[in-house]
Amino acid sequence: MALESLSQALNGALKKITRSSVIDKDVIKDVVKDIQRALLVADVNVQLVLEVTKNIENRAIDEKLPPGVSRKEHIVKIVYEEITRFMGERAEKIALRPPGESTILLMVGIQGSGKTTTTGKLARYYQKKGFKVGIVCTDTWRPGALTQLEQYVSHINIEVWGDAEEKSATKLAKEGVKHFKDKKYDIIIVDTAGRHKEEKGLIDEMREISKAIRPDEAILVIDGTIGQQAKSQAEAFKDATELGSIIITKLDGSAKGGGALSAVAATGAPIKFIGEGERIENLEAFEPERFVAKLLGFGDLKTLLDKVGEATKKQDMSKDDAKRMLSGKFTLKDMYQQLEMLSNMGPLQQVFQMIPGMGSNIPKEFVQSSEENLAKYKVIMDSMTERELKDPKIVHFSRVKRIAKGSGTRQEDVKALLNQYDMMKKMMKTMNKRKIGGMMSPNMFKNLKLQQ
Ligand SMILES: Nc1nc2c(ncn2[C@@H]2O[C@H](COP(=O)(O)OP(=O)(O)O)[C@@H](O)[C@H]2O)c(=O)[nH]1
Ligand SMILES: [Mg+2]
Repeated sequence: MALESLSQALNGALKKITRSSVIDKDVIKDVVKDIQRALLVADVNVQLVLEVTKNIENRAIDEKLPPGVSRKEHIVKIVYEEITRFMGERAEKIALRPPGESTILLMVGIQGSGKTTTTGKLARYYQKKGFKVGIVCTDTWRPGALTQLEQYVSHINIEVWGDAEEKSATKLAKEGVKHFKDKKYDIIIVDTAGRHKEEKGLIDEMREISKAIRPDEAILVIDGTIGQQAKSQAEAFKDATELGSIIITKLDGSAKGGGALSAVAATGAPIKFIGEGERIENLEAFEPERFVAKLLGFGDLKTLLDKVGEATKKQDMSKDDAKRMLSGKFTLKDMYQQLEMLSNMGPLQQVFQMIPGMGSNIPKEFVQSSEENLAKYKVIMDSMTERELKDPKIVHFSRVKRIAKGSGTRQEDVKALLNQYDMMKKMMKTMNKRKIGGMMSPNMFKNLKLQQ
């Protein structure tokens, strides 16, 4: 995930609130100090940090509680709101032209910022949404630039246009765009060399190519590991073009990513995507609210609910279902239903990470065996009675034997299912005890605007 270390530090600060029996000024001040430290370590601008933490402190002490919200929830909400504010409040999308017309995107950024990688990721992102995407390589600078691009997208069947012999980037851009326009592609992404190390050269290069191809949007790719230094790049870019947006890369594992994000957001330039890994799928549309919720360790419940909505038409996962998952009061049948839904949503590990408080606490073996055993579980459960499904405690030796025989599985398989059920139930209970799940009251989500 992006900004892992910042996330852990903020999460730790918030846990102090949820664990305290009394919330007084001292606790608030202590927590605000922790938040301050976490943001400074992430290279967020000092001035900004002081502003944010002062706001949090004042509001946490002065504001009246809204009806139906506990003091703990209220403080968490304030932290969430203030941090969202400085990460940029609105989610912005790249505007695409109507069907039948090609949208041209121009990628700019200094060398090594991640342009080429992000070009491939963007192509993949839109390809998955059903668009026909072509890539134009205009990097005449770096040896093997064309091959790098071709290799990066080779397994996803995206056409790359380029000519390793041609020396003029502008000419390449023009011809490449024409090539894909003639083929009526929906989106044409033009990758550039970005051979300049400083802003001025970069902007000049962008202007030159822009003149030739008139892009619908120029996208500045910024390396997130440079922290708040990202600000000057974003500012120079913002002054030079109105059609600009920004993608910040390498937010995986970088301690300074929070600084880069907040510094760019402060310039008012829209951040549209973030890169969080080298793989072609590691691109995320940047939605500040959702991002911060995840960062603070609420889990990304809205994403989860959205996904469930897509995956299961009839058995849609309501808030109640989500709560049941956390309450530890579920039956074997519930577990099966949940596992089935989760398996529809893709790799279980990824899904678990979105569930509040679960994060990376889940043993890998558990996830793996869940995936593998899903099919077997269905067969076994088909041989169980309603009563057994609702109350698995009653399944003792003779029943195990009967169920195994009836389902054509081994007794060990039946026991494994029951063990897994116990394990999952225990896990949910622990979460609830730690009040992580308990914090996720519907009221809180109403206030966080995370509800569906
Ligand atoms: N960890 C990580 N590495 C990235 C990310 N994006 C790009 N990189 C790496 O950064 C290096 C430079 O990327 P490249 O796309 O060639 O940059 P360009 O010179 O701007 O085209 C490569 O090694 C990439 O794999 C990211 O989001 N996370
Ligand atoms: Mg490149």
